[in-house]
Amino acid sequence: MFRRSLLLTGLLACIATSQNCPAQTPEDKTTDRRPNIVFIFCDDLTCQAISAYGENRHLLETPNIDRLAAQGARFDRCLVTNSICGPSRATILTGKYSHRNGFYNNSNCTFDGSQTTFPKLLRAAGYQTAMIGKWHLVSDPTGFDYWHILPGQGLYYNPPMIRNGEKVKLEGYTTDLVSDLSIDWLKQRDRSKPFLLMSQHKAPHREWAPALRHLGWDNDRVYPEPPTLFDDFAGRSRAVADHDMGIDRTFTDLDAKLRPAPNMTEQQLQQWNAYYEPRNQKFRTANPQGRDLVRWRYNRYMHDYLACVKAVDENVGRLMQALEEDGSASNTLVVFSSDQGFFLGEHGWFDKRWIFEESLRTPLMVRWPGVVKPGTVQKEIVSLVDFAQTFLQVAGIEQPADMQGRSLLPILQGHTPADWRTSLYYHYYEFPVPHRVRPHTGVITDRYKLVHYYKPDIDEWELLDRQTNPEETRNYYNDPAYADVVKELQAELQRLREQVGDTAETPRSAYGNQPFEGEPVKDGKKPNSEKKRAKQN
Ligand code: SGN
Ligand code: CA
Repeated sequence: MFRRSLLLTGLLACIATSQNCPAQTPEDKTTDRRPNIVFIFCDDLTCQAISAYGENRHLLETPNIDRLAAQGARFDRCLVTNSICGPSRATILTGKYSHRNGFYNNSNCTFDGSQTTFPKLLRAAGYQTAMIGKWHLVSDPTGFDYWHILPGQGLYYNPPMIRNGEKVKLEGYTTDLVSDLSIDWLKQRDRSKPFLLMSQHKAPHREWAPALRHLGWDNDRVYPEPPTLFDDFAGRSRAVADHDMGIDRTFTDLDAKLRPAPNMTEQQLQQWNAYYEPRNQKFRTANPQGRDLVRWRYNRYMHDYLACVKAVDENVGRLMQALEEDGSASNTLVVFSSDQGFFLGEHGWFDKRWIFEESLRTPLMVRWPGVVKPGTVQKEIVSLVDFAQTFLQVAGIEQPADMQGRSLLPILQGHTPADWRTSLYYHYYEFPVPHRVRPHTGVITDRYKLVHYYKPDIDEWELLDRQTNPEETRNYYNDPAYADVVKELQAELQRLREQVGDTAETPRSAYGNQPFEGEPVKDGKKPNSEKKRAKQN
């Protein structure tokens, strides 16, 4: 509704001035010509759902996100270092791995906002900085002139928000609202300074609640299945088989929309039910079981998840339009990405966390007129850990020596350094809840992944070969033909571990505060960060 009224105001303004609409863009009077940075960030958005990445299920058309790639660069292997939300965000802000920035997991970590972050450095160097949308780092944002965040995970409908420390409540669909607020901020910013705008969506995070306008968008399409929807994990590590993120076993009524998303108004709920209820009735009557049930859930999941992405895509278009109208698009670096990828039924899963391709790889599009050549496709291994240094170098600010990534600026300019990385270090911690993914470290190269599941009741290795087995269903670790590869990668893993300084024993708290099986429960009290998190939610 808010969105509509904004559009209407724009339209009326156009009619009032009669011609040349929308040519009356405010002139950019900034004398400081350092580039602006717009960082559009999603939560759990995976490459399979973006048409520019050309996945063979052709799940969705995303024309606005694709346009960013067409006008700039699409990175095909932007990888995360610890595939969950808070840790990825902390890594982006600090340019450091979890063991260095202290944010290991979503369960019991609080971001130490006194650390050096790229927004702080940009602000100190004269940038105006804003953070709008999902933050998810428990402590309040630091380094921003303006912040307007969703507490915790946020809600899809009518979200409570916190604006510079003050609680506010908005009405509408959160993906639209995040863009509304971002566009409003653009309009009232201090035009004498370059800016950093972080516009961060909650979507398409679980429980994948679509906008009302997108209910039924797919005309009850029956989706192609990934070849591994019924993966039996034969020959794989016990760690992989013993998961709790299966469409078969973990999917709740809320996920399946057998219950409505929370916090809707009466009117919203009516529209919601008008779509879901007849279909849910049919489902209840048919009462599918076993594989049929998994298939029903998979199709419902695709409808909902992809609808959420559709709203993101529309809002990317709106924000880009606003940037044009603002007059600053030509001097703005636009970076579009997500905190990690996501499984869309591969291995029978939803969620992320694993070092496997779908959750390891995250989308990255970069548009920067005059610098990034339109239509560039980049295959180098880059990572979220590179973002901070990239933004700093783009703004002409010195990069702190203890940051652990590498600026992407040369790559963006079309000159990949000869010594660019050919491998990346990975470390995932959070266990056992949620989703029962055992802690693992690993090394990733263009072709291989060597993975070590090391805790708490396991010491097992896997070697994956994307070239011979892109679905990553086979473990070659004990295959004699791969003995040399294993040896080489084990040495590389150790080298990287030392390079990033992850050699000390990981503190117990890094895995969360839920006891491992057989581990004594401590005093049973919630730690402070948990209390704060509960309050925020
Ligand atoms: C919630 C979700 C999980 C998800 C985590 C972390 N459960 O706990 O499925 O893995 O967030 O997501 S839900 O029932 O509350 O939706 S993350 O993106 O923040 O890392
Ligand atoms: Ca996430």
